[in-house]
Amino acid sequence: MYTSLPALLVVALACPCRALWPIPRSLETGSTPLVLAPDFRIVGLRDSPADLSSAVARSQAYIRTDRMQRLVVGRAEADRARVQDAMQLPSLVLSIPEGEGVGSIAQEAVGPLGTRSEEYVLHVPADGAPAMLAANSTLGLLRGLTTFEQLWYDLDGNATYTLEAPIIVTDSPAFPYRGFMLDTSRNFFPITDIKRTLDAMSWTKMSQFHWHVTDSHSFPLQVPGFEEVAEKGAYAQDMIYTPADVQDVITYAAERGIDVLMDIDTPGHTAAIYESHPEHIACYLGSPWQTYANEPPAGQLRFASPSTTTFTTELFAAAARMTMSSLFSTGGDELNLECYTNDTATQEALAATNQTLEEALNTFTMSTHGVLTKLGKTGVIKSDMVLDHNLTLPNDTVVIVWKSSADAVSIAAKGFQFVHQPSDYFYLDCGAGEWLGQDPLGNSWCDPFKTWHRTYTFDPFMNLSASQHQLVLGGQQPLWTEQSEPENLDSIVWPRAASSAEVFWTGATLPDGLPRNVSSALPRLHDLRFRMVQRGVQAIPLQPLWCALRPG
Ligand code: CP6
Repeated sequence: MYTSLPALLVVALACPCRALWPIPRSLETGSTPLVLAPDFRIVGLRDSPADLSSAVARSQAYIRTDRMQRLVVGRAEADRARVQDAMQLPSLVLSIPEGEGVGSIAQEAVGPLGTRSEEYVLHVPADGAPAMLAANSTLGLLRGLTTFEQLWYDLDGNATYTLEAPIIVTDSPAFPYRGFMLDTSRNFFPITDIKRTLDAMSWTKMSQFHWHVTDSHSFPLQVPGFEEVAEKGAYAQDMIYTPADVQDVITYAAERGIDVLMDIDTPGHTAAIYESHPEHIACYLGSPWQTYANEPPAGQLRFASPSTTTFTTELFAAAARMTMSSLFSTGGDELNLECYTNDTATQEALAATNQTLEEALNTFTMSTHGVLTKLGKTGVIKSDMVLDHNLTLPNDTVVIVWKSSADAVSIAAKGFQFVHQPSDYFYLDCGAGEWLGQDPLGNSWCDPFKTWHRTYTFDPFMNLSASQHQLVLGGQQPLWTEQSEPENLDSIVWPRAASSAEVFWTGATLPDGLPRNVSSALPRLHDLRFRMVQRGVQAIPLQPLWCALRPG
């Protein structure tokens, strides 16, 4: 007992493979120095899908250009001495079981959540033999390549090395859904910013980009057959995502192991549709806005009107056909019922169809989710529609739990599979219940920042029974962009969004069964942040450089 304690302490302080994020499920390291041979190369598959070859090329480039230094005073000299006569690693050899037919990364990444195979085994021997990366799928190989890139440090461009060979990684995610949500309605984000975000997501092995593409403020999505909605509802003609743009994003994401969950928010959060279809929108710019919406501008779909239901259902069908994912979100958050009390069109429609407002909402939702089912997609909806309304939803509907972490229990009790997005842990700006004040006009304000530590302590199985664990698909951190634009996108998202990426890769506990620990996570997250900056993502620092240079 006592004899092994000092050894454990050394391991903990030395922080093996300290640039790994997320931490693999199983990691064994040695203490032998190893350098990459000058002609080191990654040997891909013989019949490699094009996107795997591209992933290999990206890995080679990252390994060449990343300048990760072990930021400890005096360490460079000591390391130089140790790597001088080190063995050289000639290559990394990828393999996949023969015979099953090799799919592309993109095909596997956009498959239904339960079907994606992301596990891999990585072995970096200390004796100069080739390293091996094996997986059951090209998606698994991509995850392994991402880990391999993180093993290496740099000595002034003269050597790319590790001091911890041999390294054996056996890895797989605890949850399939590890996401980030971006709102492109409150402020517009050009494709290049979205792609840079997708790159950073792939570096932390995230699997899902939730594209909250429309909301009340603007409708920047050009939907075939519904071009007028974006033409009138976008902020400007050059602030529109064309079908080609959408394909571009979807393909770019899929090649990096990320599925795109597109989200057209309805029946609330739809004021922008008024610009092209005033007949479908109730209480547009209703005043005071606080009566009709949580933020201006008010405006919601007249879901009780059969013509509005038809319009919306056809819009969803057309938009869903633009995507490859098996998932599509109809929104469902923050519906304001007050809006319909004095809306003549709604009241007439209710009388004509002999329905209550709640019954009409059910008819509307069955129609929108019904068309998704018909197109082979699984509907995704916000927790409000399960907690505050009694709707007939398909059994396989995915619920996004957003208001409070405590809501997960109620969603699980109803038997729905769900994604954690609780505002008290995961919002990258304000969360519900964090309002600091309000002016006489009712405008609330809050501190649009929560540190990564809070997110990191989240327990995905909080208050759930063992039989409910299977309902947890994973989780995501959203960025609502009332206070964000391309200029602060990187800094508000990174590295904080990486925090939940590790939570949902590792699961309820760390691989060794220990609780998650912000102290041991910090050096790794700090290193991840340095790598992000080197790769062109303006992630913010987590601590003064001093802390990395002079560890305790
Ligand atoms: N927009 C939409 C938002 C929010 C939601 N939906 C939101 C609500 C409360 C807070 C932050 C964001 N801005 N469409 C809720 C899911 Cl605190």
